[in-house]
Amino acid sequence: MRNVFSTCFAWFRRYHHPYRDVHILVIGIDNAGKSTTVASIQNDSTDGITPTIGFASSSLRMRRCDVTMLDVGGGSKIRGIWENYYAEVHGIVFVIDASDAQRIGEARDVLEEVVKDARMGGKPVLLLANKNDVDGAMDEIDVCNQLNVHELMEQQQFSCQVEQCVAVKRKCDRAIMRGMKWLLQIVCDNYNALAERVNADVAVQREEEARERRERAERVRILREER
Ligand SMILES: Nc1nc2c(ncn2[C@@H]2O[C@H](COP(=O)(O)OP(=O)(O)OP(=O)(O)O)[C@@H](O)[C@H]2O)c(=O)[nH]1
Ligand SMILES: [Mg+2]
Repeated sequence: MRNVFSTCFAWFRRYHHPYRDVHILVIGIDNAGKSTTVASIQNDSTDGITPTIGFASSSLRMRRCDVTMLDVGGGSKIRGIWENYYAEVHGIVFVIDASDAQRIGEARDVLEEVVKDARMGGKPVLLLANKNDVDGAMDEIDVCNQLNVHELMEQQQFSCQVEQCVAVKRKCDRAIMRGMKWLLQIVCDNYNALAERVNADVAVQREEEARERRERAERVRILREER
């Protein structure tokens, strides 16, 4: 009888807790297929997607989470904006073009820089080895080796799942959905700790932004007085 009650209670808790607010940063170098991946998850058309200038935000509901996907442009000139989103995210989707051996070193350097940032350290990473439809694309093992994934995971203490995928499929690739479910599960399992960290980091960021605004206003005031 006790078991029946505890099972019912667990079921009740699982299905009646509110949707969790989860922010995911979709990151990686330009042309990796980030925006195509997001469109595919949203069941939108993946045709005619152009390079992202700045960022695009989209929402979806999955695994009892209200998910905001923040898709940022990966061009080298706009990577500077990525860090504006580090504080607020609970997890990361890092997309690479697994068919582009020439740019794998660049992707490795970028991944290393991202996971070493204090605001990102320890947050779970779904690594999508995209463009698996292209002949000669690297498999999961090659990708892990090329990106030094195991060393990075040990150094920075984060969970990572690698999925080979094709973002341009008409129906979202199962590997992408499997990866997203894994990511959201890890986020939910550690939600309280992650949310506490996000709140603290966002508060620090807002405070810094407010200070910069005050300093800028002060500089303008002084300039006007000098004229
Ligand atoms: N063959 C193949 N092409 C893909 C795949 N995914 C994306 N592409 C193509 O790769 C190109 C770049 O895709 P995007 O989604 O714009 O890449 P991105 O990472 O968002 O690029 P930025 O916004 O510039 O950072 C587009 O021409 C896509 O059609 C895939 O799985 N296979
Ligand atoms: Mg894009």
